[in-house]
Amino acid sequence: MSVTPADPGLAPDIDPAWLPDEALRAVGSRRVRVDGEGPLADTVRAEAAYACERFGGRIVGPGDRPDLLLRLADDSLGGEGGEGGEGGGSGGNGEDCPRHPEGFTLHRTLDRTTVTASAAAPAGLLHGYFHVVRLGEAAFTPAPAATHRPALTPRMLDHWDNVDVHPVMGQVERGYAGGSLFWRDGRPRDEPHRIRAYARLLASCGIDALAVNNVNVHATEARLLTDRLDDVAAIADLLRPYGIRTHLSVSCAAPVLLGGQATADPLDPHVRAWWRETADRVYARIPDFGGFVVKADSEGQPGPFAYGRSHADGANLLADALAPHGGIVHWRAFVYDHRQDWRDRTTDRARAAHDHFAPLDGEFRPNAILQVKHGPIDFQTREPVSPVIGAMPRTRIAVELQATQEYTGQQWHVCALAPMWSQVLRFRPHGEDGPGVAGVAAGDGGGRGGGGGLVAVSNAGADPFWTGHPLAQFNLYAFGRLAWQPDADPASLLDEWIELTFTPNRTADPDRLRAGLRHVVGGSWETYEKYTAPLGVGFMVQPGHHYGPSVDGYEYSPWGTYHFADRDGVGVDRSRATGTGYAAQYGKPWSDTYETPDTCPDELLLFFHHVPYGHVLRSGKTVIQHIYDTHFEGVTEAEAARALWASLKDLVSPARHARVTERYEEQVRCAREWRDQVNSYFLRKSGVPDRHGRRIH
Ligand code: GCV
Repeated sequence: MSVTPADPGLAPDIDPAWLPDEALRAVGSRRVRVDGEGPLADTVRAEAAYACERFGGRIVGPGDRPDLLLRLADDSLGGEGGEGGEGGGSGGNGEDCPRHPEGFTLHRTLDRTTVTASAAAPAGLLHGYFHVVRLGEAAFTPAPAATHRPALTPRMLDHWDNVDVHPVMGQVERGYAGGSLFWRDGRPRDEPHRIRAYARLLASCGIDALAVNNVNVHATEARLLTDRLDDVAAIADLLRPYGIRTHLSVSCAAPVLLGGQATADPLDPHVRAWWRETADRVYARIPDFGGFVVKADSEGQPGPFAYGRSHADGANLLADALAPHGGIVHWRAFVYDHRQDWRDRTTDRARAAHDHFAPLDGEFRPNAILQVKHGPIDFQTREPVSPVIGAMPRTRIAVELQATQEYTGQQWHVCALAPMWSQVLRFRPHGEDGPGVAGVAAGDGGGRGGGGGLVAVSNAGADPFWTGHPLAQFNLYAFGRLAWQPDADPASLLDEWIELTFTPNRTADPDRLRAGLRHVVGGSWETYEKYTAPLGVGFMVQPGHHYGPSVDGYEYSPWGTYHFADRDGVGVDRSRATGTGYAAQYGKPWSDTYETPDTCPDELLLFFHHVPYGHVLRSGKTVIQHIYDTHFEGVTEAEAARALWASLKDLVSPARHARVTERYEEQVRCAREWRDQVNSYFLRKSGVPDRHGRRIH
C-alpha cells in the first residue's frame, strides 16, 4: 500500500506547527533510502520523498550510496561503537533495545558516509526518521552510535470531543482550540487532510495512541461503539499510517443503552456476553483497535457502584472482552463525591481516588490499566503527586496529564507545562530508593507485569493553529517527547521545539529570536502560578468554565472546598494528626514530609496545612506578604513577556505574531484581575496591610 503523507502544501489553512517544510531541509537535501515493506515503511518513504522534492535531494535505490539509510534490520545494534544516547529512563539494555518495536539505532560514525537508522520493526523506522528530522544537520555529523526506544507505552492522547454539540460544553469539553478535529454537529467532520496532518505531527513527537471521544459519554458518543463504528474506523484509517492506534471512550451503561439488556451489572453473564460480542465486532472492523477508556461512577457517569460491584469488577469485565484481541482498557481513577457539604470537614476530595482504588491493588487484569490524574484533585496549577501512583505496585498505572489548559489559562495565557510534568515524572513516591513516577508508568519494579504509559487530555482542535494559542503547541509537543523520554530536560525540549517551529537560522536575528522565545515560554508556568492561586491552594477559578479568578467560586459548592480562608489563616489541614488524614496516604518519606508545616515544601504549604497569615516561609516572608508580592510580580512578568513578544515582530510570521499578541492582551488583562481579586480578598480577610504600601484594589 502506498501512502501519501500529510502535505502541508495541501492545507494552506493549517499551521505546520513543528513540522514546517524548513525543518525538513537537512533530510530533504540528501540522498535517502528506505529499506522496508509495509504501510509504515511506505509512510517513511513518502515523507522522505516529500522532503527531497522540496530541497533538491532524492530517493535512491539499492544500487546507490545514500546519505541517509533507514532500514529494517535484525542487527540494529550493529556492532559500531555500542549503545549510547538517550536511554530515556527506559533502562534499556543492549539486547532488548533493537527488539523494541518502536526503537531504532542511529549510526553516524566518522568512517562511514552513510548515516543509518536501523529498526527491528516499521514503527522504529518512523520514529527514527523523525528523530533525524529533529536533529537536522547535526544528524549528519559524527557521533557514537545511539539506540533509542520509548520509555513509556502507550503514549496516548485523550480527546474530550463530543460528537453532538453539548449544550454546555460545546463541541469539545474544555477545548480551547475551536471545534473538534473529528466531529461536527453530530457527524464526522470529514476533513481527512486535517486528521492526517495531525497524525503526522503526533507521530513526529512520539505519540502512538489516541482516544477519539469524550470520557463523558453522551448518547451519540455511546453509539460509536455499535452502529456508528464506521465513523471510528474512518479515523483509524487516517491515524494508522502514522503508527497511531485508535481507542474509544465507552459508557458502562452501554449494555442497557445500546444492547437492550436489563442490567449493566459487571458480573451478569448476559452483560459479559454482550461486551464480548461487541468487542469482537469492533475488532472485526478495526483489527488494530487499541481498546476502551472508561470514566465510571464519576461526575454523573454510570458505573459498577450501582450494582454493588467494585471498580476492579467493572474494569475486568471490559478487559476480558478485549483480551482475546490484545486490547486494553484504561479505567480512570477519577472517582470522588461531587455532592459534598462544605460544612463537613471530614470529606476531602483529595483522598477519594486512594480511598477507592488502593484497596483494589492486585485485583485488576493484566490488560486493565488504571489511569490516574497526576495530582489528587484536578489538574490545578500546583498539586502534589497523587498518592495512588505509589500505592498500587500490583496494578498497571497510566499517569494522566492535561495538555488542554482547563485551569491554567485556557490557551489564552502562555503556560508551558513541561516543567510541571517533568517534576511529576521525576517524583519518587517511596523516596530515593524506589522507582519514580515515570518508572511506575513504565512498569519498573513491582509485580504489575507492565506499565500503563502516559496519557494527556489533548489541547488540539480545528483552530488553524491547532491549539488556539500558537505557543500552546509546545505543550502538545513536550507531552509526546516526555512520554518517550521522561527524563528529558524541559529546557532542551523547548529549544528543540523552537528550532523546529521557528527555524531561527532562517531569520535575520536567530539569537534574539531564540532568547526571546525561551524567555516568554520558559518560565511561563511560574508566572501563571504567581498571579493565580497561591502556595498550592486550587480552584480559585470561576465555577463552570474555570477561567479567571473567583476566590470563593467553589468554596461553598458541593464539588469540594479548597482554601478555608478565615480572618486568621488559610489552607486545608490534610495532616494525619489534626486534619483529613490525606498526608498519611503517602508512603515514607512523603507522609512525614507533608505532615507538618515545618517540613512541607512551601509551594504546597496551603494544600496540606491551614496556617496563620503570619506564618513565615523559607523565603523569610510571611504567607500574606508572599501572596501580595507574587501577585504583583506575576503581573509585571506577564507585562514584560507581552513587551518582549512585541519586539519579536520582525522575526515571526505575521499571522502567528498577531495571534499571540491578541492573546497577550487578554492574558495581561486577566492577570491584573487575578492580582486585584486575590490581593483584596486576603487584605479584607486578614486586615494585614502590604508592607510596601502598594495600592490593593
Ligand atoms: C471530562 C474535570 C473537568 C471535566 C472533566 C473531568 C474528568 O472535572 O472539569 O470537564 O470531564 O475533570 O477528568 O473527567
